[in-house]
Amino acid sequence: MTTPRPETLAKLTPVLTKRWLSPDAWRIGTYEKLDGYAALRKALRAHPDDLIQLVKDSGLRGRGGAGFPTGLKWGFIPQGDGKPHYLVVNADEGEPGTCKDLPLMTHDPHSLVEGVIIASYAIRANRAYIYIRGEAVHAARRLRNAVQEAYAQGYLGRNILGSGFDLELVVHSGAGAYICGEETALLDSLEGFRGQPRLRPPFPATHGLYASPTVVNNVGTIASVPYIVLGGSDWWKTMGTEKSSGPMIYSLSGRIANPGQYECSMGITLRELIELAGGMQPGHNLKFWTPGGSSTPLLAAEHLDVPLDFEGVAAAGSILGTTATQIFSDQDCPVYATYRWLEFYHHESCGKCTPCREGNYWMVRVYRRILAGQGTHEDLDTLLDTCDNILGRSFCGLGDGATSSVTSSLKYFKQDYLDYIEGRTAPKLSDKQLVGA
Ligand code: L3W
Ligand code: SF4
Repeated sequence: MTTPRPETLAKLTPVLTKRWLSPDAWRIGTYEKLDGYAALRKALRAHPDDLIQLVKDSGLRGRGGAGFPTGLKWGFIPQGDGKPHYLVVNADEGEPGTCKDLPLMTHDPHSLVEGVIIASYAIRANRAYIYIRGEAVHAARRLRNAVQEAYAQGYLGRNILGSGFDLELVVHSGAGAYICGEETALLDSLEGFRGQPRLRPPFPATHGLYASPTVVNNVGTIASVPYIVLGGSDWWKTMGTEKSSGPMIYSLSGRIANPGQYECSMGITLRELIELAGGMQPGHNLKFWTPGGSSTPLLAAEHLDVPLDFEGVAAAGSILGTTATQIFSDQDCPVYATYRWLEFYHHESCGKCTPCREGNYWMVRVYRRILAGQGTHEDLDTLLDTCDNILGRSFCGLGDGATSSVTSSLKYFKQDYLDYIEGRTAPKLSDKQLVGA
């Protein structure tokens, strides 16, 4: 294991993660002692429009994968329209490799609750929901406890802290479908329907929950808000880059010495992150990695110095996504990894549109053929052709995301495919595994 140099250690910027090491930060008493709910008191003295402007000025961008400007989204909510407004937190973290929201909700649930109250006040919502992934039982328990504590202290409910602002907050557990992390499928699920994406536009900002104006934001986005309120937009912008401001929680997994969450200024490189994580595991050399989960195109060892911000990763041909940095070595097979991700997308495809439903089904079969040593050179063209018919032709981002590792692994690691097809690599699957679901 290597020890990080002081200049690399200085790139750690614990903001959202700063309370995680306090064992009791999830209890309201400890949270309050650690500055908790001070931002709410400050926010309730401000005009809602000024809060939206503050978030715009901070440059905060969505932490759920797309990086959409948060203040701009809040500004889309029509005012004086006479309709109820809603805030919905997307806590359905299910992207393979992503693990930043669950620890936040487990260790510091009040920071999310406080962010929800401030954001709801800003967009004039009197009802908010946190839609949490069904399997995240422990995090949901912590959140529900935090919500109860907040009600008891007068931070939720009627006339919050004497401000005249009312807010009801409900924690809703999903039923374990990845597609419910897509914002419109999430809204359908919340309304009691089967979770399938809706056509956009109209966007939730005007036609969201119960056809009313709704802001849907990721956990990390909303949990950032109290810090921006307390520290100010200029302080927030001292971290990160000009267009990707603030800190970001990078979840590192795979062949590194110390996997886990590393909160750093946006723009840090993978080389630095690996150094912070104690280096690669002994005997392993970096071969490929995902900058933002399995929906983002793979990058290779040549991309070690790419700045991990929205623009830097896009310039390298991938997507920052949820900053789920999965690290694979020369002892891992990109063909097999892509196959396993495809099995996930095939399983999680909601079936609404043909390109994703059928395309993933057939691609899984082609991968099985290749991995069983029965692939042909034409299979590689078939894969690219299938991706071409899914990308941009699917109803939602799940279809597009499924193609990412296929096209990028073929771009950087075609030789690994050829080694199976031409018999240089021993088959990883048996004949019996060729068919199946
Ligand atoms: C009003 C407009 N609102 C855009 C809003 C829109 C949404 C946000 C971003 O996918 C990505 C996806 C995954 N008026 C608007 C507008 N909006 N134009 O802005 O929208 P969009 O379409 O750019 O992205 P998205 O549909 O939110 C998110 C990628 O993230 N991803 C994440 C996956 C993570 C999970 C999970 O763990 N739960 O699913 C990973 O890379 O592939 O590209 O709010 O309404 N004119
Ligand atoms: Fe459903 Fe896939 Fe189509 Fe999205 S792309 S609507 S998940 S079938």
